[in-house]
Formats: sequence, C-alpha cells, structure tokens
Amino acid sequence: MKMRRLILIPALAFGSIALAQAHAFLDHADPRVGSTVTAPRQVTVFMTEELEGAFSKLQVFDANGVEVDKKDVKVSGSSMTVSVPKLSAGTYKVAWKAVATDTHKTSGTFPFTVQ
Ligand SMILES: [Cu+2]
Repeated sequence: MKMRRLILIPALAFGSIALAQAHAFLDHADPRVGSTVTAPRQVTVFMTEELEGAFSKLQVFDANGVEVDKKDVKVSGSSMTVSVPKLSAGTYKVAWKAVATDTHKTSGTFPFTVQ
C-alpha cells in the first residue's frame, strides 16, 4: 500500500505542472517587477501564453489604492499595455488578470516604484 502511494504522488505532481504551463503567467514586465524607475508613460506585461483580448485586464494603483491608469488596455498576442499619466514619486501596484486562449484565468500583482 505504501509503495503504491509513493508512485502515485510524482505522477500527480507532474500532471499539475503540465497543466499550469498551459495557463498565462507573467513572464516579465516593463517597468520590471519590483524596480525603481523614472515616471513611465505606460506599463506592459509580457505573459507566457497568448491572451484573449476581450477578457484580460491590466490596472495600475497608487499607494492609496486609487486606479491611476488611463483604462486604455491594449492586448497584443501575449502582452498587454496600459497608459499612465505622469506619475509622482511613490510605490505603485500593477494588477493583471489574464485569460488565455484556452479560457483559463490567472491573475497577479506586483509593485514598482517611481523615484
Ligand atoms: Cu490553461
């Protein structure tokens, strides 16, 4: 009985990794995740999969949780971009919601700092 369990666990782990790779996750971003930059004019996230443009979302919030982006998200292949006005110094949070072409949804947040 114990032996059978030991064999099953790696098989399950491998299965879930294969599944996760089919979803759209953040590959990198501009500004880079956690970076300190001079005021950017836009924020772009580069995902690991092609995005479904109608349902994917990208927002930028200031330290008070106020949305500061221009709500003009453009999706192109596996990346999406939103414009921002000239941002004052401070820490901002980028929130992305990605819907891959296989309809699977993923989401995440990351900070960047404007100096
Ligand atoms: Cu998927």
